[in-house]
Amino acid sequence: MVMEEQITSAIVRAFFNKLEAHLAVDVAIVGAGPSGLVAARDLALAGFKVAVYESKLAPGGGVWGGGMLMNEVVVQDDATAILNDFGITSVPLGNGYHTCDSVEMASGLIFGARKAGAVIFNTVFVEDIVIHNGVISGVVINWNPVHRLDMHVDPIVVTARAVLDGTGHPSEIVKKAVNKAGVQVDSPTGGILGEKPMWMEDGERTTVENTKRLFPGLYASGMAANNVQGGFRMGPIFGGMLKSGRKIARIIAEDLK
Ligand code: 48F
Repeated sequence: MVMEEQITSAIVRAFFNKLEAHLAVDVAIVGAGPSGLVAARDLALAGFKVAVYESKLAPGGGVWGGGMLMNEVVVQDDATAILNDFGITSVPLGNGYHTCDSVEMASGLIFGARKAGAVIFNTVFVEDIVIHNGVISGVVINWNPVHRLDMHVDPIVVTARAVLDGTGHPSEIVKKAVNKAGVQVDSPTGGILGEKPMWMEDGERTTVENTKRLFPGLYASGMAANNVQGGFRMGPIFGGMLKSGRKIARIIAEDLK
C-alpha cells in the first residue's frame, strides 16, 4: 500500500471503530461546555460508557472567550477542587475568587474528559431525541455542516440510558422533549421558563440548584438547567458550571446503578 492509502485507511478504520463502539452508550452528553465536560469525566471515571456530542469543531463551549474575548475567567474558591482534578491552574485573588486562563481551562477540561475515557464527537449536531414508552432513550445525530447547510440528509441514531442536555443557554434538548415529544419536565410549569438577565450571585447558586433529572432519561446541567428553570445569567464566572457538571454526574450515576 502506498503511504496515502495507509494514512486514509488508518483514519477511516479508527474513526468507524470508535463510532461503532458508541452506537449504544450509557450516557449521551449533548454539548462540550464546562458542565458537560466535568460530567463526562466523572461518569467515565465511574465506569460508564460516555459519548459527548459537540456541534462546533472545538469543544469547550463558552470557556475559550473569557469575558469579552479577554481570555481569563473567574472561579470561586469552592470550585477549584474540580479544576485541580483536571490539573488546571488557578490564581487566588484572596477574596473568595480565583482567575484562570481560559485557554488552559478549556483545553484542560477537554483533555481530562477524553483521558478519563469519554469519547468526544465534535462537529456533530444533535438534532433530535429518541423517546420509547415515556423514557428519553437516545439522540439523533448528524454532521453539523449538513445541519448548517440545511441539506436534506437523514441522521443516524445513538441509544443511551441517560441523555444530558449540556447545550448551554438554549437548552436545545429539553426544548425537543417539551416541544416535540410534549413531555412535562420537572420545572414549575412543566415547560421551559427561560433565562433571566444578569445577576451573578443568584445565577451561580441556582445553576447548581437547578441541576437535576427533568424527565425519565433526561437531565440538564449548566446554563441549560438554568434556562429550563428560569434562573439568572452570570457571565464569565464558572464555579457554578463546574459544580453543576459534578452534581449531574452523581445523579446520573445513582440512577444508572
Ligand atoms: O454554553 P456552554 O459552554 O455550556 P455550559 O456548560 O456553560 C455555560 C458557560 O460556558 C457560559 C456561562 C458561564 O457563565 O454562562 O455560557 O452550560 O456549551 C454548550 C455547548 O453545547 C454545544 C455548543 O456548541 C456549546 O459548545 N451545543 C449546543 N447545541 C448543540 C450542541 C447541539 N444541538 N448538538 C451538539 N452540540
